[in-house]
Amino acid sequence: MTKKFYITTPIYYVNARPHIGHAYTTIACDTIARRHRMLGEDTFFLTGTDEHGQKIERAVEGSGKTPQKFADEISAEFRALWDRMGLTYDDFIRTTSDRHKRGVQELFRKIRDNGYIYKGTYTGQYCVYDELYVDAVGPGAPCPECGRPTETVHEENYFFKLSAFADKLLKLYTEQPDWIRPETRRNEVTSFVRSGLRDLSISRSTFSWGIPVPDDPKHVIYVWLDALANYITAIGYGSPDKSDQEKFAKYWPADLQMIGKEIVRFHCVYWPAFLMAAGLPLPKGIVAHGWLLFEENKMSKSRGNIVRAETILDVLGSDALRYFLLREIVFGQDGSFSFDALVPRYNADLANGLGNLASRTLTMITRYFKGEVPYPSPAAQHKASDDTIADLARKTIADYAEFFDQYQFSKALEAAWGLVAAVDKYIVENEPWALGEKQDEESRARLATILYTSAEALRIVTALAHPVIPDSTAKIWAQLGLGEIKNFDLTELKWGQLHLGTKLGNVQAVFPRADKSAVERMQKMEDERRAPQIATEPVVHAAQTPPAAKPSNGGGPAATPAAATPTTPAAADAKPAAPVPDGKITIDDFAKVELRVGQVRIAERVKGADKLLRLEVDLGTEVRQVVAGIAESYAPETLIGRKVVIVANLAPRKLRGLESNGMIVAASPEGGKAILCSFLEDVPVGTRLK
Ligand code: ME8
Repeated sequence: MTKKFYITTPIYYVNARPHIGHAYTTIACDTIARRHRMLGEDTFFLTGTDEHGQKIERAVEGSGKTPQKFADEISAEFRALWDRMGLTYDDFIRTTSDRHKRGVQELFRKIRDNGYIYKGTYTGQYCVYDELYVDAVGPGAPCPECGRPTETVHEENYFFKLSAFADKLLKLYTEQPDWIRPETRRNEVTSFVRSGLRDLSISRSTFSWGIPVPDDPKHVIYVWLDALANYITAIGYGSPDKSDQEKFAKYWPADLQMIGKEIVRFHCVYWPAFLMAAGLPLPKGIVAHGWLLFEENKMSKSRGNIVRAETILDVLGSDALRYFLLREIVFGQDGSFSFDALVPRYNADLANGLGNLASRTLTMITRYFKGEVPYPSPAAQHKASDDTIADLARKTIADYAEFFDQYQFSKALEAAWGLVAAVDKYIVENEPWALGEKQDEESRARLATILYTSAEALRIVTALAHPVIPDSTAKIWAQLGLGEIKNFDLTELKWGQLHLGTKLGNVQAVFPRADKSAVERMQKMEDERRAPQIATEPVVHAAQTPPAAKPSNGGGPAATPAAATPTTPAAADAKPAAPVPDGKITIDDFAKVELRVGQVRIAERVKGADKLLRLEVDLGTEVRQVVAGIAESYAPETLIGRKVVIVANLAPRKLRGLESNGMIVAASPEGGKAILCSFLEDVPVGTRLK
């Protein structure tokens, strides 16, 4: 019977458009799925989008769209990008789909029927960014995971008896040490569970954007229970349909669940506990990779330091991005992305490396042997250098498989490109072009052996690299006269299978060299692409209607004072107040200044301006772009999630070409650094100060 292989990515939140951090996981899974298909396995590759919860509900606020419409649009963007990149997912699950909702409710029922759910009251802190209940104490206490201020939640909830699973989980980690990889993550999870598990609230009742609890629709199911269930609902769990049930029986449990390291707790503690409670088998393994960093920080929308895959696709193509991410970053560890590193790696390994090997080998076969793979001379006449290449190719096939199966993509590719370099050197040392000028039999035989050896090594690297760089290897394969690479059975890959006399296809360069301007072009495209990113959280100009105070949504308080803008005070175009004798203003004058509580969503430095930060500040009904002179007081990442006071009706003005719509209020001590105005109590976003 054919072996099955079921692989999943996390499902991505629809609060933000995809960036190369999301592409990284999806590319890694696509690569693994492709290799398993080439090995003849019945492979199922799942990805999708996570569309419920408070985080999404908040992201939608002020957009003028319904949550469903918002989710439809961003989900479609993820899908369109994966399609553009040719990712071979077999299904794309959305958590707002009926099949998913039905499956989640079934899972909830099952866990409840098995006695693991009870009703209680939760009072404590909640991090909306991570959708995580945290043990932090006090309003606004920072989330231990992301550092953002938490919010106080007090509500009646359904609880899951997580505490009942501590021993079973510890047993799982001990008995199957490879269940969580890499080891550092396993250690982290083990100590988390050892430190004691408390029961987990698995419903929310103060907002409605979620899946209703069966028989109690005042509650929606906790978004992580909802989201994790995608891995089973997508393959038919909870469906009355017989073919769905068969599909579920065939593919579950998953063979590999790939995630980023920040969601290990959800996947390695909550997920197996939910499955155990429902009496379902556990996935065979969870692999957590590291973060893609950009300019030293985790690439994330809230930091505003993202890079879009589209930029790289436009300039260098999908294979360049795939190769770079898997070759450059040690899988499991954090790794930096930069255009400065991407372009030289592309030129060295793809344009000058594999691309050059393909074009010189195939061009010489075309020129000297009329485009037909030549007969090498008998083994007895081989030189040691010919056998060295053959031996290295055999070793490369074995090493590549070993590294790849341990998800050490960079080492696997290093091994394959070791063969490319060896063949390059072999060609240079044996000078086939010199032999090509001679007509004697010995020279022809030698030339045939050299070109056969080079082409055979090229075939082997091409087959091995296909899951990583599918488009270009498909072209090289066709140029080698071997037809469609997707029909190739990788289990058969051995040295010496290139058929003699094979007629080559049309020889063309596969990787055009990137010139010096490529880096600059990509950087410029990224700068230009920032604008539409803001558009999902509209920047409202001061000329538009000022915000109305919004009812409390339990927004968290500023944990610590933040920074201030030493800009001139408010209401530039307000008429000066009628002077009163001692220089005081009337209450009416003060009322003209609209001060409101805002929350910083995005903070980033302004290029070429040491003192300025560009902020996107949520005022409850809109998100404003504000440029503030506080860069010397506050690192941008410390401001994310902070509550600040904004002069909301200040006329817009331009700073370094950026429009600033409002001013942040701060204390500006004489000769000292600005200190942002903040609150000790929890104040809802949008509240007016008067
Ligand atoms: O966490 N580097 O969704 P999400 C590497 N919906 N990988 C990154 C990355 C980066 N800078 N940024 C994102 C969620 N990723 C939940 C998951 S699953 C049941 C629910 C990748 O949109 C990485 O795989 O925040 C990470 O785990 C995932 O995107 C988080 O995506």
